[in-house]
Amino acid sequence: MIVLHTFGKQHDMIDPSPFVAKAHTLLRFAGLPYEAIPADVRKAPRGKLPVLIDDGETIADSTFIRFHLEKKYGLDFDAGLDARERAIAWSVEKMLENHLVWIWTHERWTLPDEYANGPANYFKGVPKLARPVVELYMSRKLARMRDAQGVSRYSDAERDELSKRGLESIAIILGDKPFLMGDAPCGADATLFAFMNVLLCPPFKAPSVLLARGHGNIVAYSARLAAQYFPDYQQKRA
Ligand SMILES: N[C@@H](CCC(=O)N[C@@H](CS)C(=O)NCC(=O)O)C(=O)O
Repeated sequence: MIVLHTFGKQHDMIDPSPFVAKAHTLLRFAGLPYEAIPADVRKAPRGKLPVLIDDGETIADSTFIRFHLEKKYGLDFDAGLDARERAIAWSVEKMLENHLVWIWTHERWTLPDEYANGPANYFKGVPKLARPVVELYMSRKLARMRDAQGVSRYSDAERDELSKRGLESIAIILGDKPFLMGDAPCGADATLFAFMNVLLCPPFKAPSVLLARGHGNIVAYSARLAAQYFPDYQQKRA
């Protein structure tokens, strides 16, 4: 029995955490049945979600979830890719997870409309009296993380420039292929699809969202994979 600990669906995002959405996507690419359960992030082994529980074994971190699935179920998410293609796919994945994610997180937590449509909802399950304290604690924690990473030290124009360059690179690599590296999904497609699912969610309008919407192939890719792998989370997106 496979159980995925998540934050839980929000708007029509598979999960507000792109890393959780990535873990969902890996499981669906693998065709493995699983149950998704909203969990308390404070109890997670690394203090972060996703966490996978597989027959009593606990795996924290989306990339280690991927490695676990590959080892335990004899899979290779990059099957069919040569060494250079695997290297490109891995680089795109890590650009999204360790670089672009910070710009997009910064926008979502600092632009008032984005915050109201996104992070403000994360605290609705917290008892009313404790809610402002928890919200303030999390906002400050995220602000410290963005400061340590450096993203909050850039100007808006600098962040936009980096986001634009990253999205253009992805759009060029994707081209008119059905998946990032060809006709079949690879490991990095789980990341790309998940991050686009979270970024392109309709209520959001941050500069990076508009930049991503300007790439027709990325928008089409996101809609196509949602229909193919998440019919139960069916998106209604322009
Ligand atoms: N490297 C981790 C990143 C996971 C991650 O950053 N999760 C965030 C949500 S997007 C989280 O749980 N944050 C809670 C916290 O830092 O308190 C992975 O790939 O799973």
